[in-house]
Amino acid sequence: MDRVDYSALLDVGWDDAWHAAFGPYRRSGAPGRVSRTDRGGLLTVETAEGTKRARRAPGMRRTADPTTLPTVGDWVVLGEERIDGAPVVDAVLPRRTAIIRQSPEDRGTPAQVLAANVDTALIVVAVDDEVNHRRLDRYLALAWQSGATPVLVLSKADQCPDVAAVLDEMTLAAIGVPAYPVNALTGEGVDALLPHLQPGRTGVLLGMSGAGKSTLANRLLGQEVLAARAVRDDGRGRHTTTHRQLLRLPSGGTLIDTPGLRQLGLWDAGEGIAETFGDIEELAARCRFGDCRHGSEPGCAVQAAIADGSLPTMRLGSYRKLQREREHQARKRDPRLQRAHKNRWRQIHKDLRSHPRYRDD
Ligand SMILES: Nc1nc2c(ncn2[C@@H]2O[C@H](COP(=O)(O)OP(=O)(O)OP(=O)(O)O)[C@@H](O)[C@H]2O)c(=O)[nH]1
Ligand SMILES: [Mg+2]
Ligand SMILES: [Zn+2]
Repeated sequence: MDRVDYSALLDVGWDDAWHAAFGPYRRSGAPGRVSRTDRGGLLTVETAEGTKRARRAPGMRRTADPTTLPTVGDWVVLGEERIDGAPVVDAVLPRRTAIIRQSPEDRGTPAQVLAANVDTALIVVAVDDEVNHRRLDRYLALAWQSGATPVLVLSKADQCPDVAAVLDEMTLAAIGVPAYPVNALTGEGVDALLPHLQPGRTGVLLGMSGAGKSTLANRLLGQEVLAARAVRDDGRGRHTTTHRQLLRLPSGGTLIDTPGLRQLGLWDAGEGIAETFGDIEELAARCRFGDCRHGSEPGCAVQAAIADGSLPTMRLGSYRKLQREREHQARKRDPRLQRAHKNRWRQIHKDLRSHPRYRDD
């Protein structure tokens, strides 16, 4: 196993940190990234030796928490055991991020991991019609909560009478989130997304059925790999994409296409951004200092929750990211805050310059 050439995994996102995480399994297995899941624990896995069909270890399904099962985007360990000739997935490497669709309390459906190890969540919103802001808020909450960075894609911009106005409205509603108008049919505006899909990075397309996710994916791929709805078919109530799928982009990045989440039911019962981090805000209210940054301050209730395991570190990371973006946006609109920020940095730089370590004399 030691002579495996891992370089073939680079274009599905392999890096030094994954190499290290895989370390303990090096003697007993090979690494791979799940590109598709099918019923009955069947998985498609991208490995150093090409694409393989694999199976989930039979014991995995009996786990108490279905969100720990291998899903699209996961890095897994394929062991030596075979079931029906297919290698068996022995372990899932710890996820960096996870797009988790929560189940509403009043339904028996479990939470579902839509995609794992995603860096950028591309929320595709068709602007040929009025934008549903409540729904957009749900998608943003889903993205922020995952640990990935959200990006808004305003698709069907060619069908929108006033793109500039919609863009303004969206950047105001989705604070701190960059928004890009595109026409996925011609490719206009699509290149602006490439900086978010650089080598080693993984993006996921999220959005309503018919928003244009697969059409955009094909444009980014440079060929018609995915079935998209026929141009003149209004396809009401039908999902064209039925599977989540991980694809390699010519840009070197990786992209996951997903079926549109349903308009009603499960999905709309989710939480918006305001409620997403309610647990952290509740904790923060109990910190000793009102302006606690939840770092190394004494009496920090947030850090205490992390220490006792009741708050996952990843969630605090996501919350921080959102806070930073919000502060940044508030500053952009408020000259007084801008000055305060500048002065704070000026003071920090002054302090640094007078620090013995940074002085030349
Ligand atoms: N005019 C215009 N039409 C678009 C654009 N992007 C997609 N479409 C059309 O929108 C329809 C739906 O596109 P799909 O890519 O299948 O949508 P999807 O989001 O993948 O839908 P699901 O797979 O059901 O979730 C198709 O008829 C596309 O041709 C665009 O930028 N401009
Ligand atoms: Mg699709
Ligand atoms: Zn605190």
